[in-house]
Amino acid sequence: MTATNPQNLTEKILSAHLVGAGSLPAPGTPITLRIDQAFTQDATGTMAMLQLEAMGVKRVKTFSVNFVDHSMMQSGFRNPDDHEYLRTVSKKLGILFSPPGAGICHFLNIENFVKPGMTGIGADSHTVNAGGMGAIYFGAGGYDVALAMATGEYSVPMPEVVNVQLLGALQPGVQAMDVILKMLSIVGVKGGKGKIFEYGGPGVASLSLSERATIANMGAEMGASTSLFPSDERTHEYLASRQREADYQPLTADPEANYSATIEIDLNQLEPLIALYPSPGNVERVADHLGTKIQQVCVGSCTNSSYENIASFAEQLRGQRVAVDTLLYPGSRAVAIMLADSGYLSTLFNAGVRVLENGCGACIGQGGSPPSKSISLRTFNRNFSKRSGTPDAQVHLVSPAVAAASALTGEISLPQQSRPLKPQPQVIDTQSFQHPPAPEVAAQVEVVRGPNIVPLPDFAPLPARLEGEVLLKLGDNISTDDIQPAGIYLPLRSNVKEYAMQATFTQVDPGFAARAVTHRDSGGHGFLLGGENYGQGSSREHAALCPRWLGVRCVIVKQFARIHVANLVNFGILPLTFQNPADYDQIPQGASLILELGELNGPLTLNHNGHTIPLQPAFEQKDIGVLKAGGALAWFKVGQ
Ligand code: MIC
Ligand code: SF4
Repeated sequence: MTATNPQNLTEKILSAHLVGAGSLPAPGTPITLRIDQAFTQDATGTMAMLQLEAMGVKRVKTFSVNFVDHSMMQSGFRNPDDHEYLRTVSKKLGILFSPPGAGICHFLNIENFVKPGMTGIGADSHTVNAGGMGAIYFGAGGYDVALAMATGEYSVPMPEVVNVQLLGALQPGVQAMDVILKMLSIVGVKGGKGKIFEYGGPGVASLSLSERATIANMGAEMGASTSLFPSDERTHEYLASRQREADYQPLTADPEANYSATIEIDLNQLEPLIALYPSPGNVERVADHLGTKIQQVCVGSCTNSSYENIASFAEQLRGQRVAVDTLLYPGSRAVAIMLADSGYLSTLFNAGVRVLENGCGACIGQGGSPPSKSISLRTFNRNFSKRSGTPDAQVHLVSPAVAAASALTGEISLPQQSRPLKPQPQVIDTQSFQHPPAPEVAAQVEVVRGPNIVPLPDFAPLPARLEGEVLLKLGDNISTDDIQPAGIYLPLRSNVKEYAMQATFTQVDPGFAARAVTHRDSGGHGFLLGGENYGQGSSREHAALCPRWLGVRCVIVKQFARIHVANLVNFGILPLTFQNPADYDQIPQGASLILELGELNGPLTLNHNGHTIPLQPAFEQKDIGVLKAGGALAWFKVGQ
């Protein structure tokens, strides 16, 4: 018998899904994986489906789901048009459809579809939530998800695997949210780039599936490729409780497995933490902010909307009344039913909580905006500037326990008591889903396209030379919410022109879209400049697609976030980085630039007023054809 090298869990799952022969390469080298599940949500799904249709795909190859959870305000025809398009196109292409009201995509995924050992890709950055189930799931742009649906494959740089050793157990009043906030305080918002955080150690067994999902979920906020927990007795317990025992398999790393680094967190020592506005990375002790007045509390989002999360919030409120406006969004219909059956729903109503629809809600600015100049405490995952819809409000991120204590007092407070939660049998709500019909029936389905469904524009190939102006110079940590805000603009996701004209960079520079269009129409190629971690946050490909429509052809920054750089390539925008980051200071907004592109297979030289500035490609060798063709769809259509 030959001894095999010990493997970490990431290596086990990835090598079982590697397309083609061979072993896993060094970190950073692209790998192609077989994908077991692909999904979208409505805010990214309509565009992904338009691309899937433009590819000429008749029926998807991979198990695929379209969820509706983001845009459900339905104030006007746009949201319902999108839902109807998604419902009918899903039917036609063989995709399972999860209608509005069923719940948040990541939540429903864990409850119903993800199994230990699976791989998946979703058109949403928090797809990584599935790591709580011992599965490797990546967030990606809509085009990459559409391609995975069509081909069953996805290419991603081989991540570096970092081990997170959890010791001890969480103490009363300390929750999973505090574990991931602790991680954020150690790693920062860009420190996870190119990494998988693989959790292990004796403390893991003390964490439930819901707690693991909360921790995996916010790996997105560290810019990580994904996060991964082992599949063990707790996983078994959860799957059995959901009548999915057959989906269980135990999965752990080998004892001598190698990791590139180890981080140790002693759960016994953790205390309640808070991520202060405007970044999930601004983590401090709750104890240092006691007494700060707040005006709103929001509970829910894909990070903290399980039965356990909401019951822990409700239990603290029992018999008391909230002191500030408090909004709550259950993660799924099953969770809402469990809250009703357990009696916690009446606890919440009696306490004065506003219980809203199962979905993303205030997390993506779909209602629930706080008052001007106020402070809102939220159990969500992002507190970027203006994301709440109120430009001068501040959002801080906390656990459900801290949210409850603070809702009762109207100021930032520590949890006072930790009463046991009422146990509640899991509710199985698979009847919410609409399964696709057989291919013969699907072929007859008519896809409904209301006026909000506007076909994708065609984009021209990349010219041999780019010549134009710096349309906007930006700083560090620019999020896709800064580039292409959601909130009130979310109903425009299926209409590129409208979304670009109304929303692109509007909260950074309201004149941007008009200036860009004038420059584009006079034949100029638009450039954007940025600092570190450009494009952090959401996976929305509109943050590339809309700037591209406005004539942006090249983005030059100090460093990109992973998903955004892939989206730029997919829409034919050249992503480049400064070889010497200090050169960023030499180029002002409005500067005229010339860039000779050549074959794109090496460093490039930028010409600014006769000065030359060396640049590095932020794309991979395999992307050159895509970029030259003007984007992934054009490249796909010419048969690659
Ligand atoms: C978000 O939390 O920002 C979103 C909305 O879920 C996005 C996807 C989108 O913009 O549609 C994400 O995280 O990828
Ligand atoms: Fe929805 Fe918020 Fe989660 Fe994004 S982060 S998927 S908007 S709940």
